[in-house]
Amino acid sequence: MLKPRPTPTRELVSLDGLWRFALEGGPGPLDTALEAAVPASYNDLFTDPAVRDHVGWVWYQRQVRVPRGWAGERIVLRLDAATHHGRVYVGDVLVAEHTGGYTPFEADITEHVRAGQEFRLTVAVGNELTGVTIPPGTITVSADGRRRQTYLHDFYNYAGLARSVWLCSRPPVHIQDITLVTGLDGTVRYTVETSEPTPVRVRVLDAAGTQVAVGEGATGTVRIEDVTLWRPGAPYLYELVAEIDGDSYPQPFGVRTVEVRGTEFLINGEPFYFTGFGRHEDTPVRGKGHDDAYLVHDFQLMDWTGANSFRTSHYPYAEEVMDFADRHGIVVIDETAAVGLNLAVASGLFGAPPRPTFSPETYGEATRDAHAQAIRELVARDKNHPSVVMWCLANEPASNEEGAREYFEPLVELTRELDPTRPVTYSAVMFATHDNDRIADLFDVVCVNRYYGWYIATGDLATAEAYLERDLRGWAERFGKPVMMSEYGADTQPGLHSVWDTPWTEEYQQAYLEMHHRVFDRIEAFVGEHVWNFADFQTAHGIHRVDGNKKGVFTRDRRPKAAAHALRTRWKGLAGRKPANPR
Ligand code: BDP
Repeated sequence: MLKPRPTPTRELVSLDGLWRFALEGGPGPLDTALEAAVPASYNDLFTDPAVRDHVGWVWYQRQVRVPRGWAGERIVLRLDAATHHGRVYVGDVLVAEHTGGYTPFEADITEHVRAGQEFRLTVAVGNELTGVTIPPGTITVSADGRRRQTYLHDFYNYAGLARSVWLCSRPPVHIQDITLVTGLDGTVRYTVETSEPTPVRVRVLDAAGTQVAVGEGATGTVRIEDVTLWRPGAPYLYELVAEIDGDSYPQPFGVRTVEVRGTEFLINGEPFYFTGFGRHEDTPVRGKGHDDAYLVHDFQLMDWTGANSFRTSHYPYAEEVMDFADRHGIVVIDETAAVGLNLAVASGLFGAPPRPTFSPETYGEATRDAHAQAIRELVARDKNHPSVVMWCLANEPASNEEGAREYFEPLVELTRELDPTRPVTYSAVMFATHDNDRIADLFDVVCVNRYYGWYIATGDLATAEAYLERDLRGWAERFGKPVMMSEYGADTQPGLHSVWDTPWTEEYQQAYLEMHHRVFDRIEAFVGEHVWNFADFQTAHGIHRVDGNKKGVFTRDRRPKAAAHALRTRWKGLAGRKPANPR
């Protein structure tokens, strides 16, 4: 799906700003004194707990004027996301419905509006997570009749219009989609989809705007002479301008390849070693609302630590983030919102009787259909980003349980069909070991989340080190694939210090990470380290967290803990290369 961009044939109006907001409503004029900022999650904007804890639909509304010059154009509403369900009304008419909280959707509203005139735009946003949503959750009704939402992930279920909303014009016959696949010799295979059959031309422009290749036809291959590659840390972007009579669209892209060979992860044929973080879209007041200031600052801090990559844990991030990664040469593992397909985690925490994760009564075909749709929408949105080097289909699914293979095999196949060029992975949960995991052979890279020295062998780094090494070696030996650590981390209260290995202190977080690095450097098949987490983040209520998850290397307001300095020393030294001479 093409990102809205202003071009000579397309115009854009941002609908960001203050919208009327209410918990109760409909497409008719909202009776409310509340206003909500867009983009922002609504949860932390208001003091009333009824808003924060609301389960169900909320209502956003504003007036929109269609620019007077748009007569004869297609007029399209584009929501970059509505978390988790969106229903869009123009006046009283339902024009779009969408489920999946982190991918965009559109509505062609040409028949319902007139150039130069105003209309009432209402967006209902639902936050419910159930057995058939991605991510999953459960709704219960308490004794006093209140509906409550629980879920199988720790981050807070922020909801609302956390990304931008646009009104776009498009010519009646227009370019609908572009898919690009590049080769190291400068070849660019392209496919351009149009709203009706019409002759297509393409021109490739380099970063200075000079034309470096041309092609004809809706699909084809062009070649850039003396191509400049997109490299981690040294990005270079071209633009493929697709043209038809009456429309044109410039698609940025980078020329690079990705490949898994043996136990190596290759970018442009060269071994790449991931250093970086699992992150969250999470800031005070805005919740998951996209914010360009945090975007810039977070990338500055990642660069400062020597991070060359991150994983979009645990959902697709805003498109602005992906574009920024392209432009700044940061490598991305792009994850779906499938976090919490694991009922054993809940039984572990709450003592509930274990139920099988994959079954018709728990997560069955309907869940998998939603998961498949999430994959389709992720690949459709992000396929042309050079920064994206791997798809991560799920975080910590019950890959050790019966039914996991039946559940995942079709999803891996689907992903490979949609994108034959990128490796595919998932992040394995602690209970899924090299002995009992049922799906790792279907994937290209083994990514494991482990908390030795934190949830297990708490405060005992010597035991933790032995457990970790045995565990990682087991995966490397059984699967013969690249292995990376997609999560390891320790909650840390800034300002807490100790001369002993005391959990929650800044020294402990540092010692915990250093222990991991010693082990990583001994394992030949090891290709990367993503610390959990870049920054502290908000979590659901509960006694397991004190005002959020504190495994951040930075605090929620982005101040470094001691570990940030230690990581910086290591990662700046590695510079994207695996430590020499693994033992
Ligand atoms: C892992 C999850 C991650 C949590 C982390 C933790 O993948 O989302 O935040 O544990 O407990 O299981 O800190």
